Amino acid sequence: MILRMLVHAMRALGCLFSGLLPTAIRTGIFGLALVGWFVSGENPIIIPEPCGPTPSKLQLRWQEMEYYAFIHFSLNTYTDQSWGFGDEDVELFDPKDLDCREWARICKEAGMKGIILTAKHHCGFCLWPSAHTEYSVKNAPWKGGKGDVVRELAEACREYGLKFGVYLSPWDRNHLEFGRPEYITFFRKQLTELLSNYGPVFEVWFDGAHGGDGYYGGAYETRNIDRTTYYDWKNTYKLVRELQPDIVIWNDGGDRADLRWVGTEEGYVGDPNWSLLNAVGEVEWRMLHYGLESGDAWVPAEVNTSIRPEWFYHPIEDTKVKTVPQLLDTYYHSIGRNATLLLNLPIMPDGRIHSKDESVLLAFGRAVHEAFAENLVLRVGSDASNVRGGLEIYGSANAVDGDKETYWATDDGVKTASLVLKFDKPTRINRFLAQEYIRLGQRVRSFTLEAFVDGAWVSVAKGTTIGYKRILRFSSIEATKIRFSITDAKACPLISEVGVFNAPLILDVPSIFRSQQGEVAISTTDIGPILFYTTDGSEPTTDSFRYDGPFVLDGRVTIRAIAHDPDSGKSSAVGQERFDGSKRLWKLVGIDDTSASAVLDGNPLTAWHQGGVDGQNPNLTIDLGQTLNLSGFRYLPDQNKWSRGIITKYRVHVSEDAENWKMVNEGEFSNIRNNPVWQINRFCPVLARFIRLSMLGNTAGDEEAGYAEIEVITDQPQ
Ligand code: FUL
Ligand code: CA
Repeated sequence: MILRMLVHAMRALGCLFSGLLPTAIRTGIFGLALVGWFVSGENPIIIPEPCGPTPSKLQLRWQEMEYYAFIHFSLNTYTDQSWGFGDEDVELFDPKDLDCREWARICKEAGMKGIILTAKHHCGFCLWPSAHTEYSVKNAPWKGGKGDVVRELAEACREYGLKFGVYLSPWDRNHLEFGRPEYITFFRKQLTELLSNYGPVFEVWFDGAHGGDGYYGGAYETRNIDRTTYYDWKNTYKLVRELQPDIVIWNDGGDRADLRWVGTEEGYVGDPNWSLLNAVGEVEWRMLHYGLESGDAWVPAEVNTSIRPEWFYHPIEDTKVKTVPQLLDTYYHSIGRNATLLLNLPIMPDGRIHSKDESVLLAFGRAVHEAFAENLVLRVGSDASNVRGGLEIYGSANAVDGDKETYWATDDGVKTASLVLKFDKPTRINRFLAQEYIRLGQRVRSFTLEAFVDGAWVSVAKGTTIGYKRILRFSSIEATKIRFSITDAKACPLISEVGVFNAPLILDVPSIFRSQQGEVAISTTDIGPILFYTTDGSEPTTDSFRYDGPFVLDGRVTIRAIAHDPDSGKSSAVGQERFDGSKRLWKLVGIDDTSASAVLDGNPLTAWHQGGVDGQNPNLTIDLGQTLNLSGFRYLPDQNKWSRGIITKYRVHVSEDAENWKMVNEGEFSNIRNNPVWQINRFCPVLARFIRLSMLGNTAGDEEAGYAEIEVITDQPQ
């Protein structure tokens, strides 16, 4: 016991050092402290040395929050836009039923630990009565200009025991001086207001989005800045830390802040996920997504995504609120991969959260709670292949004691080790959780999980990095023991907790795809459910066809499918896809490149790209093989990690004979850069056999057009 307290005291000392002292001094003192070990009885207790960078106490506190809300609310809420231009009328801001306590109540009930509010989005409109601009709530009709959303939410968060954070867009499309040095002074004055007048702020979010054009005090022009120098982040960060010593800073730009973006807004971080980056130098996309194993700074990942496709409220998305299974998938790909989850809730024009978003959010919270309600290995018998110094203080029981401050450690130099955990009786399991003692750095590179079934070890799952928390999903299995093996690590592994659970299966609505040749593939998010389907439009049941792999079914057909859990007897909601007509007749006109078939292959993960010809932007002509009553098209941009040619502006022509063309629409996909999901464009129905999509602009500002899939919308199915 005394031994245990001693080691705790040493660990606490170590944390104090890592939190307070600069790295160079810290390493020196640590070296001394750790080489000079404590001697008790016959056994020396050598505290493991930190391995590479370690988290600050603020980063640790933030990581332990795990799950918190984003709230998007601004003039965009009233104009149905993604990004305001900066000249939208402040008169529009008049939420009739705004009650921030309701937002806080919902977030609290959902299991979240804080809320970050868009105090100012790119349009420049301020949700607090800033003294430095007229473009704020003080000139809006809401509460006769006396309202302050930032204050109301900060107070509501305090009341509900939630932490409060602010999003302040550096890009301001309203401000006259944007792009000039004067704006930086203004920006810092706004920051000072937000970080001085509203109590403790746990996180500040500096969005890196920057589109160029804007109102800019009436100038209506395009202003470009050098993002690496313009904001002088070094001094801005200094100000932030002076005003809020307990804050963590998020920034997706080149200037290293405390937290990093994961390179996508779709709700997942890479695998592996190292909480490290280099303190200086360029940050490539893959570093954002996977971290950098050799990084010299602790910069952990935050996954930001929305409960709907977009960030602000758009009535058209009332039918697109993510489902509980989709959110659970996001959970496993964010919190389950050593990141935090910042989940956005859009506010409606009346100032409320839509009831659908609320009920899904609460159900998601319950589902997470249910999945991890009982750790089946808590305090079970354990046996490790190696224990540091053979000491109980570092023994395997520390990994299953429910306390993440105690850990199982191996001797220095031992980088592979295994831990066997024994159940009292055969036990059904399908989730595995592991945590490293990250106060001393992130170490594990890879691990495996095996289960002892019918007298033999069977391989169940494997993983890469662990970090603060790692969760693996696998098909339900009944086992009497499990073996967790670390197969590679940067230094001796320190495992603070291991958990094994039997979560109810996620019964997500199945996705159904069909290739151009008519091959149908059905899939669902979890591992374990059985898929059943029908092809005659009838309700699928467990008596319907059982899906065992892709099958060919061409022509006009409706396929309906369910995912079923044989243990609970429960099934998912029905997934349905109506395939209007065969795409077999479709041809890309004037294109010899065989890889162009990726545009029509029904596989969202394959894409084809075309460049401009003679300085002209590219266009794609499809011969549908027959005349159809066309009323729109759907476009899925390149879904790959390094996607290119994401079309923002386009024009659509149709023709019956490929000679006489008629323009039927022209438009833009506003937030496609951050949210490259299926885009829909509708136009007045027209009879045509040919459709031509011309790219007028893309997100990169070059002449490339990329396509994962194209579909046409027909009014009358043929
Ligand atoms: C992006 C912005 O452009 C979106 O509008 C949203 O605020 C999101 C969180 O960050 O970069
Ligand atoms: Ca422990």
